[in-house]
Amino acid sequence: LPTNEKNIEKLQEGHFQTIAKCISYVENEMEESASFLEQLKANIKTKCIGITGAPGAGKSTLVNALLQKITDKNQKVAVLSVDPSSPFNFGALLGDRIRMADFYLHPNVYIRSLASRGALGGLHPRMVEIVEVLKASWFDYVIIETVGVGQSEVDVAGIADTTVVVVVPEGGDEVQTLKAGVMEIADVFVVNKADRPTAATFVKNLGALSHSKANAIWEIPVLKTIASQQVGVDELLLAIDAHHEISIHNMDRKQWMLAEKVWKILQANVMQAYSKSQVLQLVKQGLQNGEENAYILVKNFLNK
Ligand SMILES: Nc1nc2c(ncn2[C@@H]2O[C@H](COP(=O)(O)OP(=O)(O)OP(=O)(O)O)[C@@H](O)[C@H]2O)c(=O)[nH]1
Ligand SMILES: [Mg+2]
Repeated sequence: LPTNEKNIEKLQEGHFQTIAKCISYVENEMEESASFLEQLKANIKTKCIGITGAPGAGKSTLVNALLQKITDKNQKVAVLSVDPSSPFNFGALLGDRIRMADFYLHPNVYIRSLASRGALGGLHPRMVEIVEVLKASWFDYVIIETVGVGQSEVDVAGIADTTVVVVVPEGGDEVQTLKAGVMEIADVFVVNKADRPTAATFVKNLGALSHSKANAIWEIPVLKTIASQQVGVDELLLAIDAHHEISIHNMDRKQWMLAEKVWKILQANVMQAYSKSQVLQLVKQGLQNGEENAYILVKNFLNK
């Protein structure tokens, strides 16, 4: 069992097989895993980075370039990428495998792809726990790559210490085409595919927008990268490190992140009491009795 002392020791030492075993455990055994997770102590040096952005923006290519920089410094990194079980993401896994192929066998790189398990555009339902496992290990960085559709990018901002939003200079200089809410979750903006001619204006306009929203603690930097040529990646890593340094001393943020985490765990705990099949049964009975009002069905269910 992963809960035994020897196992936790091996996890802390970065033993890959143990890490894999522990992740599978929290992925599948939600009831028993709480006592395991209670024993873990997060490594304070580990920086958790969320990388989000539209399909094809170059996230995996960028992660690949970051892996190069991080391993060059002899540091250790884990990557979590979401499996293409969502229709938005079709074929991405094969692409990621190819793009990160150089690092699959690297002793300082742990890569794991996770099925999104039907949560459309959402993160893996046990993402919080999986990150917890990795943070208890020996990594300098934990990188989560997520496709910026649906709920996943908001969710990732609640888990990652630093959220990097990757955009491409499409639609020319039209910064207005940015998805609503993106400004709120980004800690760092990356304008990738800066080899495109419209990139410079796009960067300038996005920079002005982020400057206008800056607070006393942090101004969201807007960085230019050409991920496929590893251009601008050193600057990105510096920005990530700088943001992490500030965010760990930001008590408001710390409280907010922890509250977010506690909320998710509470939610999962409460929902454990209910199953979809139970709900379906309730609906069947309701319909038999001519009851179609969902609120009344819920009330009857809770009062049972
Ligand atoms: N011109 C150019 N192409 C790039 C750049 N970065 C990545 N690409 C290409 O863009 C395509 C998509 O890159 P990915 O890294 O797979 O993008 P992604 O955001 O991970 O895509 P999904 O995971 O499917 O959402 C690939 O063909 C890359 O080679 C860049 O800076 N310039
Ligand atoms: Mg990808």
